[in-house]
Amino acid sequence: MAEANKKHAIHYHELHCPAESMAVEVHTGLSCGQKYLPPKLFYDKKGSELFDVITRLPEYYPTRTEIGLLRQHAAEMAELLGLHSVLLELGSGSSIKIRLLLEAVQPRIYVPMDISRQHLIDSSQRLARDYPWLSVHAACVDYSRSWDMPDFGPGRYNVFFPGSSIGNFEPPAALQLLRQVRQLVGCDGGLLIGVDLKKDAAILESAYNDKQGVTEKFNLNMLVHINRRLGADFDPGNFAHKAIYNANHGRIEMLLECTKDHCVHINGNAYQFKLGETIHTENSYKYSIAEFHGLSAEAGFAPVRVWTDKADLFSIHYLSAIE
Ligand code: AVI
Repeated sequence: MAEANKKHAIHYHELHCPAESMAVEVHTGLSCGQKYLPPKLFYDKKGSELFDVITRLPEYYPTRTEIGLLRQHAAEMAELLGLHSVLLELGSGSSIKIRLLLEAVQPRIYVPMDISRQHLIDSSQRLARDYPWLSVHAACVDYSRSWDMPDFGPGRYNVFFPGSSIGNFEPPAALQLLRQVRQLVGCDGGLLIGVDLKKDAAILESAYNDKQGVTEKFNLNMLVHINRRLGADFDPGNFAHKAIYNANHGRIEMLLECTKDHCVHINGNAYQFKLGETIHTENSYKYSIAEFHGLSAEAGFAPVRVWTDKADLFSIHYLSAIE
């Protein structure tokens, strides 16, 4: 078998929520006055692939800016993380960014955590192939809920949470997640986290309304995902993608706008849609450095270092746990 196609041994932990909870979440969201669906439903296999394409779009500055910062400051970041820690990554996706730190950090165990099972397994196996010395424990988990982590033994624990995925949580939920991370890393652990900065609305809106229409496909794919998982009959052709910056809330809002009156059936329930009505599929909050320091302090983290690019588009924070 060619080396590139060989399966490489990884440990696998299924911490995934049961399928019924997806049905409940969809029903709850579609029964609300302002209909909404949770953004984690973007990430089936197709959605994860589309997100990878988004990260390479010319308009979508966060990924390349964050990668630039990781490349430029990897040595300093590694020094702060320390050698041989247990390194957990929330929302690891294709595990691309961690590659920029692995050699310098030499973690004892690397734990990629993601909701998209097959994507997680495929990318973990590629990583195990490319870093044969690395112990990879892939954990399929919906980290937007609380979860129980297997015990990885004594030592220092660090969490890497890149991509500004923290911005996809409502501020109270972001605080709850950071508190859970604080518990996970213990008193001497740390958090290296990428956070998108507040900026001109035009830059933000073009990042979420790309000319090639990939973000539009990504948004509409959520309906296809729900059709497949729950036997629903959404017609994506009855919806249009919309993304706008809400300056009052400091967030990009992604919506699916209904283009005609119709009805959707899921699990014996009928949901009425009116022309012009929207389903709110995602918020992407943007934080100033001071705002993020305030949030993380409430969760029990002290700021140690923050890196930003010259245009102040994106930030990476290293935070250490406080008592
Ligand atoms: C994963 N997350 C940080 C992305 C964001 O920018 O909020 C998701 C995304 N939605 C549309 N484009 C990218």
